[in-house]
Formats: sequence, C-alpha cells, structure tokens
Amino acid sequence: MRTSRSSVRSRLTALFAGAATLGALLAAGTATAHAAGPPLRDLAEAKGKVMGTAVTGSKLTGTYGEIAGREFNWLTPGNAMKWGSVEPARGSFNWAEADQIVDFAEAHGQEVRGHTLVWHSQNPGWLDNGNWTPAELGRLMDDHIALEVGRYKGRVAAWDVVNEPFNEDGTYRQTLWYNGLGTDYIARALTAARAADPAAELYINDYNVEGVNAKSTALYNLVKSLKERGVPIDGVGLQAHLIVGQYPSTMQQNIQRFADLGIDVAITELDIRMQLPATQAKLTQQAADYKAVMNACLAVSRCTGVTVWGFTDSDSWIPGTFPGQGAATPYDENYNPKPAYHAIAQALGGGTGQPTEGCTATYSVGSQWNTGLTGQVRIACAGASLSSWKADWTFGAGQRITQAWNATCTQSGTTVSCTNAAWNGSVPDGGSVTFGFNAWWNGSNPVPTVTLG
Ligand code: 9MR
Repeated sequence: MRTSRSSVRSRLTALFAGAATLGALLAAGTATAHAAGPPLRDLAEAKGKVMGTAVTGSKLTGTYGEIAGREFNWLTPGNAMKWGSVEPARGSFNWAEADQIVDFAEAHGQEVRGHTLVWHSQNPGWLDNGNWTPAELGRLMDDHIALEVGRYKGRVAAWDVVNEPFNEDGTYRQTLWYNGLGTDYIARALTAARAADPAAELYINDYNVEGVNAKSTALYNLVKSLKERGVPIDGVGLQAHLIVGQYPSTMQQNIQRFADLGIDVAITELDIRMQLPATQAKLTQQAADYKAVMNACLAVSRCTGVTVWGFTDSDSWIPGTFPGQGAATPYDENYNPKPAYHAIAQALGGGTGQPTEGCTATYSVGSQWNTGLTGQVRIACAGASLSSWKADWTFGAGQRITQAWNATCTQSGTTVSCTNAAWNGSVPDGGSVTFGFNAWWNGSNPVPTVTLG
C-alpha cells in the first residue's frame, strides 16, 4: 500500500457514497427493488477493503449507472483501455470510452484500475501482424505505456501492467512480447509504467492463480525475483474466474504467501459461472462461493479488495465464451440482487439484506453447568424463505461464545454474530435449520433475543 493518494481518495469516497445513496433514494421511483442495506462500497470501506466492478462505458446510465455508482468504489474498464481499443490503427487513438469511465469514477468518488497495458490478446491487428525487430518491439511497448499511463497520471490508481504472462504449467506464455523480448519484457514494462506515473500501483494479473498450483507458484517466483532485483512491483491480481462449487480451498493461503513477499493482492475479475438454467441450489452454492472468496481476502490485510467482472448477468463475458453457462455475477439480467450479492454484503459485515418477515430465530439452552453452556438456535420459515442468514444477539451478562458448529460465530464485546455455514444457508418455506454453540457464563445467564438479518 504505497500511495497516500489512494487512501485520501478512499476517505473522500465515504462522503461521495453517502451522496450517491441519497441520490438513489431520492430517485426511488426509478430505482430497482433493492436490498435495504448499506451499499457494498460502504461495507467494504468499513473493513478497509475496496469493492470494484468491471464496467462498459456505454452502459453507465440508467439503472446500470446507478448501481455502478452506488455499490462500488473501484471501476475497471472491461475493454476500454486495452491496446486494441485505444489505438486501433497505428497512431490513431480512441480514448473516448476510457475517458468516460475515468470521468464517471471521479464524479462518483471511485478509483480506477487500469486494464491492461501488455497482453497477448485484444491487441490491434497492426501490432500483432507487424514484423518487429526486438528493438522496435521494445520501443513500441515503452511508448505505449508512457502514453497511456501518462495520459491518466494521477487519475488511475492501479494498473494491470502485464496481463496473463503464464501457461497453466507455470512456463512463460509464448506471446508477441515474450518471443520478441524474452522474460525481461515484464521488468521493462513495470519500469516504464513506474516512470510514467510514480504514484500508480503496478500489478501483474493472471487467471487460475487463485489457489496454490504450478501457475501461481510461477507467478510467486517471478514476483520474488522482481523484488530481489528492485524492479517496481506493488501487487498481483488474482482474476478469479471461478466455477460454482469449485472454490479453490487454498486461496487464503495463496493470498497470504504473496502478501508475505511484501506486495498487495487484489481479486481483480471475480465471477462464478454455472451451467444454465440457474436453480435455487446453484445460486445458493454460488453465494457460498462468493462469500468464501470475500472471506479469503478479508482474512489477509494486504488483500486490498475484490472486483467483480461485471456486476450484472446482462454485462458478463461468460455466455459468449462458454455456451450454455452464465448467471456468474451478483445481479441478474434485470438488476435484481442475487443470493451472491447478499453473501458479499454479509461477508463485509452487513445483514443478508433479505426480508426476514416469516422467519424466526429461537435461542435455547440445551445444557448448562457451573460456568459453561451448550446452546442452539433454530431458524424456521413459514410463508418465506432464506438463501443465507445472519443471526445476532447480545450476551449482556458477560457470556462468551467459545465454539460454534453449523455456523460461523464471532463475538465483539457483547455482540454475537453468526452466519450460516456453506451447507445450511438455505431455509425453505416451511423448513428450518439449526446451529449450535458452546459458551462460557458466570453469575447469570439470561436467554437473549436473536435478530435475523
Ligand atoms: O470482459 C472482456 C470481454 O468483453 C472480451 O470479449 C474478452 C476478450 O478476451 O476479454 C474480457 O475480459 C478479459 C480480461 O480482459 C482479462 N481476463 C479475462 C477476461 C475474460 O475473458
């Protein structure tokens, strides 16, 4: 976390976010039916994290624009800053969409993640098809970085300088850059970016590097050697294009090992796809997977936060690339928040955002002895259902939770907060779930009232 500019901007963000929320409330007639809880950006900010989304510039009006401005404090142009977008013909530039997104971000108190400078894909044809000497190629790369990073100097907080440099087995991907300049194209690109905007955070970004595996280990070794050589590198981006039910169990461990190198880690392109049609069971699993990613980031202080690769299923690359798959983002095509949205909010310390009328939580003490107790909370719904839950109560007489099962419980002061385990978030209409806990007590042990959120 190098820059102070970022943190100044993020403090301002809270103010802007408040204004954005107020704006959204005043425009309630046009706003979508939406969870009443605080926006994700406010929840993230309170946890010292950022919450971002990829956006398409042309869509930043109406409901899409309202949600992008209200819920997120970082934006990544999904395509607008790629070389093929900004310089389609050599020497002929198109900055319109990139400028528009940066302007939108500034108007909404948001930071921008620049994506991406040096990649093998979405390059202009003239670049891909040129027959460049290594010297020419190096100059093209240097000039491109100087121009684009220079243009947005002071306005783009972080850059994905190099994108997707590795193959799955951890060898270097054979690209225009690698073939022409060797592995050192990476150090050269980072150095050029630092020179163009010394305050911007510089990242290497890749996919399938979320868990500990051959590819992430190659990235780890690269960052380690760049650090040892004094090459400017501030972070790694773990894209996180995941599949429902396949959350990588070593994600937190992986984030931590990168953090231990003295760099930041950002989750840069999170989406979690499924085979269509989306069913309640798949959406519930997806919510649990989103939550697991959030928790992995929350658990490591140098994980800066999470960006989703499109916030609505109507603006996602998945259906076009994986026929038959989709529903990968936190909002559906009609801008209704899905269980995944509520799971993100919940992981960030918010309520589940779901109406809980029709569902009740009942606390009971199973057994109690001199200073211990085993208790249970039963959550039951009738005429309503839940896809995730949060059960809070106050232990006002000094009781302390020591252990919980079938839920994750934390206690801060007298406030106990329990959220569902991956397998029991769903409470169907007419059904119930229970979770249990052990607690310590002394003196008196009154039964608290449980609030569902
Ligand atoms: O979301 C982008 C999509 O609109 C483009 O068609 C696609 C082309 O490759 O790129 C998508 O974004 C990619 C990102 O830039 C890098 N990581 C993988 C993303 C999904 O393909």
